[in-house]
Amino acid sequence: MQDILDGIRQAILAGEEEDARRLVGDGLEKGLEPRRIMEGAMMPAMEDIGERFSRGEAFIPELIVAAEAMQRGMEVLKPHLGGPERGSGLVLLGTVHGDIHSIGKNLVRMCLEGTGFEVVDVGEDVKTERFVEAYREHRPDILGLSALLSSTMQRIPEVVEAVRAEDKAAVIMVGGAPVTQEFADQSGADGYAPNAFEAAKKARELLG
Ligand code: B1M
Repeated sequence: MQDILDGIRQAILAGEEEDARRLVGDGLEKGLEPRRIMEGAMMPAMEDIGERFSRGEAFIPELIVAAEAMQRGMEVLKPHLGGPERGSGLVLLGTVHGDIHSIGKNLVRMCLEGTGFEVVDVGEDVKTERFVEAYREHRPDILGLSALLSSTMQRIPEVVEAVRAEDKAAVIMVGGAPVTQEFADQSGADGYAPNAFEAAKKARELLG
């Protein structure tokens, strides 16, 4: 099985979309758990490419093709993340203003949907006012905010405050690579999750 995991990792790093898709399918067929594929191959590939980028050994085009290969692999995983429960609640989800990273948020969406939540995804680079408008429109059980940059995560407390002005009882969950439990607490959020699998668990916990 390790060879399949290594193959997936290499395919994502090289931006080989078709190989990523095929190898994720092979892994599932051979009985690899979706979570193992994600945590043992797909996320490490993104970490690798991120580190290469930090060292100046990879550039934006490489990040983009790796992200695309990752998305293709995620499409194959998606139907396998499902659980039997339905009607868990409605989550409004988006990445904060100034931030176009979508992969983590999309994975959170998949895990939430897989465990029975309905998700309204307002996308990336979402202005605070747009979150408030969408909150007013959908009245979700949970608002989920994602941020991948240390600069854009500073938007989180602003969104929390604006949405709470609309609804004092709003339940808000946050996450993203630079976000910590401590930052979530300081921002006034109700919950934090370090990854998509924990986000689905946390969402259930928040709704009791
Ligand atoms: Co960007 N980028 N990027 N990037 N990028 C990072 C985040 C970075 C760490 C790379 C690095 O320098 N090592 C760095 C941020 C440094 C910082 O601020 N701390 C960075 C930078 C600097 C930038 C630019 C500024 C680069 C530039 O232009 N000079 C630029 C910013 C653009 C912008 O947003 N305005 C930029 C652009 C891009 C691309 C467009 C090229 C591409 C994104 C493509 C896309 O998303 N469609 C990209 C990518 C791919 C990355 C890395 C390599 C991978 C991100 C990723 O997809 N990870 C990333 C390096 C890294 O992460 N190691 C990097 C995989 C994903 C599954 O994990 O997103 O962490 P993650 O999501 C996890 C958890 O965080 C959590 O669950 C997810 C799944 O388990 N989670 C939640 C996320 N949201 C949650 C919400 C929750 C709960 C949990 O509740 C609601």
